Amino acid sequence: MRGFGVHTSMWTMSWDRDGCEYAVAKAQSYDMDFLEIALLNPPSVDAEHSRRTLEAAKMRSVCSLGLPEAVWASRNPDGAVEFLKLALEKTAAIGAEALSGVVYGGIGERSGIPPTDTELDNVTRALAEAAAHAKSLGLLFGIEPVNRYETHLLNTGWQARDMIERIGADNMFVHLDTYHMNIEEKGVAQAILDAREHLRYIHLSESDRGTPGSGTVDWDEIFVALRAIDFRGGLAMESFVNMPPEIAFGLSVWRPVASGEAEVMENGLPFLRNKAAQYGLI
Ligand code: LER
Ligand code: MN
Repeated sequence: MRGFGVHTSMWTMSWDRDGCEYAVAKAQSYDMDFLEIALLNPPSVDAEHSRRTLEAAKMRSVCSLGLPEAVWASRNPDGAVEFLKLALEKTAAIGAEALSGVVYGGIGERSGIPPTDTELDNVTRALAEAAAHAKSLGLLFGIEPVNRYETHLLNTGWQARDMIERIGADNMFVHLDTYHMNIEEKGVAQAILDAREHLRYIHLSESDRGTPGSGTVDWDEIFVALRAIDFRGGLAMESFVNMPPEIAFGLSVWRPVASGEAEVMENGLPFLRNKAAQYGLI
């Protein structure tokens, strides 16, 4: 999972044949190392078509998702395992290297109180079973802590690290996101240091989810910390300019966060690539 990639939300959130072909061609035109595929509806994905399209473009991939409400792991761990197993099988069939994201629950899941022991036990059990299945398929399996209004379960790097250490699966990793870190952590470098042994993937996302470099995220602090831990994982730009209403609802995005794809790709992408190169990460 090395290199510099982009989340497919830049171009489409529907991973059907057309969406796949469009996003892969776009990612190739920007010389991305990998594409992060939003695997929101795993049963609908034509994995063979995705694999062929990605291979023809020599494009590596990672899949990510959030769980639908019916199978939130905190209250339906068996349902979550069943959903995640299918998602992992699709991930392997696509030829992607990992499944990650909010694999432990819903984007927007909040009970109104701190997580209970029962909820955390259910999440732990579901993730342990899914991690074992991922391992049998040769996949890495990541967890992305997200901010307090998107989940009440895992908000910080140290909570994700603790969950992984509680499970003890060597194919699990922490997936941080600069947008969430900017809200939840004491400092963005601190989050990277907290998660360092397990950190293999990071979303590079601006403070308003818009064009990287135009907001308040302290990019130098982030890149200096990544350099300090000798980070060898995937750097993925994530900017939500292209969202269906249900995703916009989960993320609480109520206005355009950038003028469009061109602004993010022509300004944000070179900004992040230059920073990553400046700090010797690509
Ligand atoms: C959601 O807030 C987010 O950051 C996505 O990467 C979810 O996987
Ligand atoms: Mn993210």
